[in-house]
Parts: sequence; structure tokens; C-alpha cells
Amino acid sequence: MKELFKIEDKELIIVQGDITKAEVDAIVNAANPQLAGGGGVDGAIHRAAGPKLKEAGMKWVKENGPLPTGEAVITPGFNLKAKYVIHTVGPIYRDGRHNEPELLKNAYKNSLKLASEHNLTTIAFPAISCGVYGYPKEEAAKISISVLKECLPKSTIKKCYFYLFSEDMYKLWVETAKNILK
Ligand code: AR6
Repeated sequence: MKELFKIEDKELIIVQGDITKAEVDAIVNAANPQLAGGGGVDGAIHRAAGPKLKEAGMKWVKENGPLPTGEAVITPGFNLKAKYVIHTVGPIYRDGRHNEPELLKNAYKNSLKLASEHNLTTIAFPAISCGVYGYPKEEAAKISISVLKECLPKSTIKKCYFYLFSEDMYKLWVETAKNILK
């Protein structure tokens, strides 16, 4: 299932499916600060990319320290169809009063910024922080669509894909996009 939306001259394509299958310049990983893999989408991306992705992440952390929440870093995609993986760390949701909205916004914004710095034209996002990190899904949907509305027009990205794993999440993202992008 997928549904297409327009943001000025850019396309936002909301898809139900596995992000590791996306044929794009870069897929975004909902990583943790150690960049060494984990569960959820991070685990799936690491399995599909092969062990070199972990080596690249660990090398970066060794040289730069753990990746702070809301920031992003780029590595090759190795065995993935995607040329690059953009790793970002979403916030762990506590009560909404610990800067979570701003940090989630930054995760999307900084991923797009990095994509633009590499002149990428296609990118795929997962629902950052919506699994183990516990972000309330409706709120996360609103933040993610709003930040794309704000930041896609000035980025190099022409087609931005949003991959949702479950049908419920897919429907929530489509409804939210209809409301915000109407
Ligand atoms: N394709 C698309 N979406 C997926 C896939 C997939 N293959 N697999 C899971 N999702 P999560 P977080 C969805 O927990 O909340 C890791 O251990 C999933 O259903 O992967 O940011 C990291 O190492 C959910 O909606 O990421 C961190 O420690 C969404 O992706 C921590 O989890 C995000 O869920 C990050 O937690």
C-alpha cells in the first residue's frame, strides 16, 4: 500500500512496508548513540546491510564519541539497495516535558540536512522513536509530517518516502498527512 502527497514541488510517498527494501539514495536508521546495531528497524537495517555497517558505525563512535540525540551521521549502505544509511537518534519518550518534540524534530531535520549536503534526491524514513523509544504515535506522526512540510522544499530531496511497518501506523500517517498537507 502507498499514497502520494505533494509538498510544493516535492513528493512525499507514504508506504506500508519494510524500509530495508527501499530503492533510494539513503534510508534513515532509528539508531542508538553507539551506532552498533540493536533491535527494531536498526536490527533489520544492520542485517540487510551486512557486518560492515556495524564496523562503520563503531569506527565513527570511536573517533567522535556517541551520537547525540537529534543528530545524524551518514555511512555507506553496503549490501542494501540504498547507497547510504543516515543514522539518527530519536528521543526516548518520558513524559513530553524533556524536550522530546524538539529532539524528534531535530532527528528528521538533521537527516534531511545531511542528505542535502550529499546532494541526495531520494530518501526513506521510518517512524523514528515509535518503537522501543516509546513516542506516542499520533504526536510523532504530526511532528514528522510537519517537519517534512517545513524542510523538504528547501532540501535537495525530490522524493521522500515514509515507511510504516504496520497497517495501523500506515493509516495514521496517511490521515495525518491529509490533515497537515491539505
Ligand atoms: N521497516 C520499517 N519500519 C520498521 C521496520 C522495518 N524493517 N522494523 C521496525 N519498524 P524502533 P526507536 C518500525 O524500535 O523507537 C533499536 O534497538 C517499528 O514498528 O526500531 O527509535 C535501536 O538500536 C516502529 O514503528 O526504533 C535503539 O536502541 C519504528 O520502526 C532503539 O531501538 C521504530 O521502532 C530505537 O528505538
